[in-house]
Amino acid sequence: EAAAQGQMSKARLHTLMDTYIKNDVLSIQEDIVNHVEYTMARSRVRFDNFEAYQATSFSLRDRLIERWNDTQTWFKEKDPKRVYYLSMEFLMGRSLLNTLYNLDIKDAYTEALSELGYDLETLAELERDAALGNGGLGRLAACFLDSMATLNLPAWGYGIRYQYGMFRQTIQNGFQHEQPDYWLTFGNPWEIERHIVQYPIKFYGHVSVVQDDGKQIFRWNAGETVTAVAYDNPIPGFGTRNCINLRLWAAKPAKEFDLEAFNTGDYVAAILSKQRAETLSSVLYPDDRTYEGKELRLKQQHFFVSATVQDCVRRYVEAHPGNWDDFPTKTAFQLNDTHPTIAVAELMRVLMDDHKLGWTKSWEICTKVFAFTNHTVLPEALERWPVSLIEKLLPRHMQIIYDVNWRFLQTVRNKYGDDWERISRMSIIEEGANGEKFVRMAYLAVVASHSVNGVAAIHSDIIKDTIFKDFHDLWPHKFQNKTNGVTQRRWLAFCNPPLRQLITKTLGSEDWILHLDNLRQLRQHADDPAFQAEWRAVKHAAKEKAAALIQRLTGVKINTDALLDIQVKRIHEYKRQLLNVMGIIYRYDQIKKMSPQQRKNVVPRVCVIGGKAAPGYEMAKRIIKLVCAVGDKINNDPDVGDLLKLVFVPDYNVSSAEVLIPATELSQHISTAGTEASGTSNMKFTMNGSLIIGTLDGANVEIAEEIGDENIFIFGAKAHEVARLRAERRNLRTDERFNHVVGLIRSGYFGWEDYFGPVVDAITSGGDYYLVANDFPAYIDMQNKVDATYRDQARWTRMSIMATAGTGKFSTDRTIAEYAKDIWHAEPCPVPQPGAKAK
Ligand code: T68
Repeated sequence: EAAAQGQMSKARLHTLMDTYIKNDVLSIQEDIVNHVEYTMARSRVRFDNFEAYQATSFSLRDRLIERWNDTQTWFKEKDPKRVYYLSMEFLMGRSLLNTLYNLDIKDAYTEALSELGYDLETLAELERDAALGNGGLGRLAACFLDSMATLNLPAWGYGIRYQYGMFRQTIQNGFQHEQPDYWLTFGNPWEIERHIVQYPIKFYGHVSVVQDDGKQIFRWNAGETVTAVAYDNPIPGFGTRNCINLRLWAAKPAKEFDLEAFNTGDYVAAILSKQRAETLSSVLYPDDRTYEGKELRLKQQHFFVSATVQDCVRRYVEAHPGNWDDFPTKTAFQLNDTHPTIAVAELMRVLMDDHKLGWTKSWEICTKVFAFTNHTVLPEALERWPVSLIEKLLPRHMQIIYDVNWRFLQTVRNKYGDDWERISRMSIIEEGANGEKFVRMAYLAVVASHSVNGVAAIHSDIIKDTIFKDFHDLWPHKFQNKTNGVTQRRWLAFCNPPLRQLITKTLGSEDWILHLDNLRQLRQHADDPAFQAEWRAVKHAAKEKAAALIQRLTGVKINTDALLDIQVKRIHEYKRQLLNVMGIIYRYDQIKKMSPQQRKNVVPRVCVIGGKAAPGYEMAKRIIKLVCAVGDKINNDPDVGDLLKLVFVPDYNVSSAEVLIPATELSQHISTAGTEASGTSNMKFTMNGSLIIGTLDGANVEIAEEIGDENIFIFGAKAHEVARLRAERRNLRTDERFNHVVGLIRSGYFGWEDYFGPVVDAITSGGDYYLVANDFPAYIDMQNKVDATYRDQARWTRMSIMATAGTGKFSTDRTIAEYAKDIWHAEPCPVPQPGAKAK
């Protein structure tokens, strides 16, 4: 009888839910208004723009949830191999327009809102960026999610739900100030809080050995336990029903209250101490590419990794109870840099201590499921955690790491004999000079992973010859290249609708949004004057939009007929914003020396620089001040007028990138050769028809190959020359033009000469690690060539069209397809298009 009743209520449920939400204008309006009234409890006849934004987002969330549920149910049924992308950072930006475009319901929403008296584009601007990342590494993770969803891969992202994302940058008197980004103030309509998905995360304490069934079992008695709670963020694909998941963990106090403390101690103090748990997931560390041995950072890493490993193992065990042999054929973990590498020890611990597998079996599983991506060769970025810290925070993990290292070094000895120098070079444990020991996280990742990849061809070669040379000698088969990409949905089709339209009209179809290689067909139109005129009109419209943004952010009004030259990225010495500013100073000085007649021949230029400096990175902050001081001088000089402007755009982020990149005509990617692993904005700019001035570094090398050397401005030292040039640089006579610019800065021409002292010191008098002085003459010469080319608009436009046409390779669809085939061995799992919901 109970069974019959169960059947009946199930049937009843299905009749209640047997249709999907409709996407006609009226249904959309009803949904929005219902959310205004029932979700937000506001008046359905009077709500402001922000409330309209929220209600619109909630109505979209409903549509995402349908797809999310169908996708996850389908994955469960099909049981494909799962891919888990572990990353400390996901730099998602805004979701409203992206969701509307991916679901292909933007027009209906625009109309629905307009009839209600709201403008969609205005509402979209009210969304706060989800800035849970520093820069390229975090944005790459976001682009990967878009492509994984679009390619129907059974993949999930895992990370941390920081309450404070990347700081907001303001510029006061030319100096960077940091403001906290409390982005969740007004709620986040794009997430689903999963109170029931939670795991205990242990820290501190000690390990004891107990006998269990004649076997030795390690028991970790933690000193502190924190709860990880899941927040799911649906990630829709484009042109598919699939909707994957980004699961972000938030820290909450463990629910097992320590009764002893409550009964014997101070009740209020006990609760207050519990609240400290929440600080774990509270803030994103804003340092990119410098490693700092902060205890809280290691706690964050273990926190999100432990929750993730427990979640994935639980999911596997539910589907395959008692069967560990298939775990590696059903699971792949991709480590986004070394930040999640503690997962190696955590999975070993879970398999051995919780599931009672032996060492050999557990290690075999680990080495089949983990793969590792390196994003940098800068020595200051490589993570080395003090053994003393790991021992204190994660005592069981430290034991496991020692064991892994001991067995690994046996392998090295078996191959090379007692080559102690090599053994100490390769050891996962580094013995510092003062006796302090460190865990080299990159080595742990390499030893445990079946695949190690760099992010551009040149970078993947460099890691084999430098930081991982010994490992490449031992295991050449592990090393691969996977050149980065970007999603052409967000970074071309959605952020540049006029260009989308022009391309679609010209190619006669929108297929390129899923098959970016199709852009090559644009080549046949590169010299067509009518097409060129349309191409330039699209660029000019984008420049107008960017000019409005620049004016709003800086107060500077720019001339949209001038060449728009942009360098936006994190401020770092290796990226050489300093080379850019020095070139601008040189240009300014040239203009000053010209007669009015000569000035008539100058190609007018607007230079834009933007990016955040890590709060503790003094040199980077001085460089920002230099940009602002030079800008102040130039922009207020009546001799120069519209011939040259320099603006620093504050708070560069995903949303401002979406406006600036389409507008750019020349973009700068001028890192010292061999230092920028890949770069990804170089790909975004090129897709949008911007020409690159750059070095043969990172993905610039492959961009030049794809679009043709004649369509890119390459200058400067090559990667293989850098070591020799660094050794020689003391003896080199520097260029007159360089010395003159240095002299201007030192003389106080831009004010602040004492503050700028360390900046110029770093590139003169035998310093100049990043070869600014060395590359300066070649840079100036190439900038002159840029001017000459720009004077010939037909030639420039041809190059711009050829640039866009050659970017097919740089879609993350290509990158992700390669990861799936060569690393994850994962197959697509497309969700069938629905009719009515199944009964
Ligand atoms: C970037 N790395 C590379 N790191 O610099 C860039 N680091 O060349 C590459 O295109 C991109 O990764 C994607 O592969 C970063 O962005 C960080 O942000 C970072 C953050 C914390 C610690 C270390």
